[in-house]
Amino acid sequence: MSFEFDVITLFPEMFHAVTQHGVTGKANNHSIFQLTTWNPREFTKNKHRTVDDSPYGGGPGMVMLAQPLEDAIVSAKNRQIGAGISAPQVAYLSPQGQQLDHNLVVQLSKLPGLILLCGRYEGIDERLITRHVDMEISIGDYVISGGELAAMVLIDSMVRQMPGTLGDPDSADQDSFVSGLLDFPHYTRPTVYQECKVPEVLLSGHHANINRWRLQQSLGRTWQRRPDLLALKIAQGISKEEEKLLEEFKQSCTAGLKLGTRK
Ligand code: 4G0
Repeated sequence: MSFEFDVITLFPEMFHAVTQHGVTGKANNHSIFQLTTWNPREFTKNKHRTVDDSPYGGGPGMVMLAQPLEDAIVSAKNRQIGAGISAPQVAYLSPQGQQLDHNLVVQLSKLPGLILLCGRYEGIDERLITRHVDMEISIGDYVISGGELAAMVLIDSMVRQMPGTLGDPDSADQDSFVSGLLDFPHYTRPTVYQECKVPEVLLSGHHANINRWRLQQSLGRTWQRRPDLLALKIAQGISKEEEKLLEEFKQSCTAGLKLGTRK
């Protein structure tokens, strides 16, 4: 059973980025997900094929008309029902939505499918949202020119969680954020690049020490860069070993500062 994405968009070609390229392209070829686009322009009823109009109450920009979007959404819902999905869910990508995070990605990827509504201009007639939208999702506190790139961020993050997408079944669990910590640094050949060495422990072949070093780097970087995430992690509870590794990391930072004061 493949995950069913239906996307309502004025720019269907943009979605080749996820269906034809990279990890998501491969997952699509392996039928881990299916993606069908619906262009509201194809559902217009006037000869100019108009999809937008000026806002009631005045103001700058244009608002997407309810009717072409509603007809496209109904077609998408009927296709999902035909594919065996009893209650298709519609998600609208907008800056007003619930902010996307790892937990929401995992939750959504457990559904059988999702209809993604992509807005352009200043947004969509509110009555369409009231009638058809089940959830509003934001990829972060900024505005982009259309919902398409936001929808593709959501699709990519969800497809990575689907069984069979990543070569190794454990690799999604190895991702940063599953542990609640930032990733550790990575190195590959050569062992010396522009006079910069690879940390000795990674060449030692001592896997317990390597894992300890990586965990320490993850803890240390989270402490330095995302104190908000570290506070959450500590509230969830960290082991005595993790406490020790973080203290040692903090010590090595202070040691480095002292060195820097020497003439
Ligand atoms: C709806 C999502 C859609 C309303 C979409 C813009 C950022 C995000 C759009 C607007 C988007 C996000 C009110 C400008 C299309 N930009 N943060 N652009 N307004 O997820």
